[in-house]
Amino acid sequence: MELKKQTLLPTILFLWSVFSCSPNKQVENTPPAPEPVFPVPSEAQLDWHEMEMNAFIHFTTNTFTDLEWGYGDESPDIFNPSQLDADQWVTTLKEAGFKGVILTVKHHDGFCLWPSKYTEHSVKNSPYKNGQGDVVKEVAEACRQHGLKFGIYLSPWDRNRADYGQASYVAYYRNQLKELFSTYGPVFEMWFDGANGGDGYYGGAREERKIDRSSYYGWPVTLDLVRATQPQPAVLFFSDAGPDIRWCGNEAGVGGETNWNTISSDTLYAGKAGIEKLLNTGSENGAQWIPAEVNTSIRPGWFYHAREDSLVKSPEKLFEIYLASVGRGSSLLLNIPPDRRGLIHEADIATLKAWRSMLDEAFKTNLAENAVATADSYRGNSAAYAPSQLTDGDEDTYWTTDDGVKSGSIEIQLGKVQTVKYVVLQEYIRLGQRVKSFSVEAWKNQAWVPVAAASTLGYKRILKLNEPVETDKIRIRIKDAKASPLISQVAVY
Ligand code: FUL
Repeated sequence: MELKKQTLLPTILFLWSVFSCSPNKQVENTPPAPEPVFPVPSEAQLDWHEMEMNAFIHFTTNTFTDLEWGYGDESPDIFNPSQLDADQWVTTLKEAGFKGVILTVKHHDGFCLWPSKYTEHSVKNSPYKNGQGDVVKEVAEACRQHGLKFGIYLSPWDRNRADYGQASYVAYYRNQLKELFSTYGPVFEMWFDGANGGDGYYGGAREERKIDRSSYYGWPVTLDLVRATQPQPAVLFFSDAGPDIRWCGNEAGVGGETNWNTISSDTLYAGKAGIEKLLNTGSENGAQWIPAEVNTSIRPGWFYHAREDSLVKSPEKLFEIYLASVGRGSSLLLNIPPDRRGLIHEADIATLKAWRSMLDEAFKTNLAENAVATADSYRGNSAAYAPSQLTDGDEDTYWTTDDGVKSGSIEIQLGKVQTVKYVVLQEYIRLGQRVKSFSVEAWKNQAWVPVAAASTLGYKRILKLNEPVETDKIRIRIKDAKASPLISQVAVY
């Protein structure tokens, strides 16, 4: 035993010295990742960016009265979807490519799609399933079953409640949030609508009521209550002003051509007039990470109206909206309202299917997959930050430059002449949004020809070339950035 120990020990020491003294050169020379450019997204916001497309569902008594804003005096008797099928909703939406669903559990009219214990104005007093139905539960369960995330819209403005405008209404609203989050969660996104105050039924008063939007709801307390009810996974709060997701400033489906995920929350508050442009672009030096969500409807209205069956947006229009939302680094929240039967209408299904095919066709073959990529420089000449990271299909690795180098030029060899229509770039936003200006060129007749240009990049930027171009080489020039640009992916279609 003794002898064995003595012979083994030198061997072990020798081997240890060999391996520890000849470290992998690559590892030793790899410079650390660039310092973050603050603010940066939270983990929950990163997950949300990756979802890209969510569906909105507007459904309530309005579906049966043909209104957009119910007055609050609608009888629950009219809520009677004969064939409601949450599974049909969710499978239709999943096939179209949506990753989450946000349901209007209560719109401005105050009617609740779940049997809330705090009011009689709900499904429990409707003919739907003889008062035994619970639309929120059905949708939340269908989402879970089909792997979509579930979100809630609970209108702060309530035209049914007699006490709207008083402190007791705020308590009611908070009770409902607690009830919803503890019964139907987890909820990924909570949507706070900005429309507030005005005329309504208000328990029979039938009058106009105004509230001070900046103070009445006591939002900080409400948000803390929701966070305490659902500590994990973190809920993302959407409103005109965040705090986690901001409105994009219009309902037409148009994200900012310049689109910073950053904005300073003290420049915003719900209902403040004239900030649509700011919400659309965000601000380059914004103090918080509050990305824009592009919400729009597949129909002219948010609720189903038979008269709009012929006005469902075309697949081409939806494709354009996709490019102007997801393609500008935002996420798309597309509203698809079920009809009076409680089904997504055939006209909407047809357009969603055709749109999905257009998306699949346009982005079918990434001509840059594993393509040879070169750059004028890369960080520390280290393989960890080399241009090959751009075409490796891995969003978690990136090309970047040495500290202080805020521009760069990248070339992608396509191997042979190909027809290029779109160039898709992704920034590694985990360390902050940086790119301020970039352009794309194609190699044509022995020269670089400009084919597209943009300002911000963000989570994803899809550039549609002015016209399809025949080329075997694409050049991307990052012209300016807040600090070293970090690009995780380049795809060419
Ligand atoms: C608006 C509301 O007034 C509309 O009815 C709809 O819910 C839309 C998404 O937000 O502010």
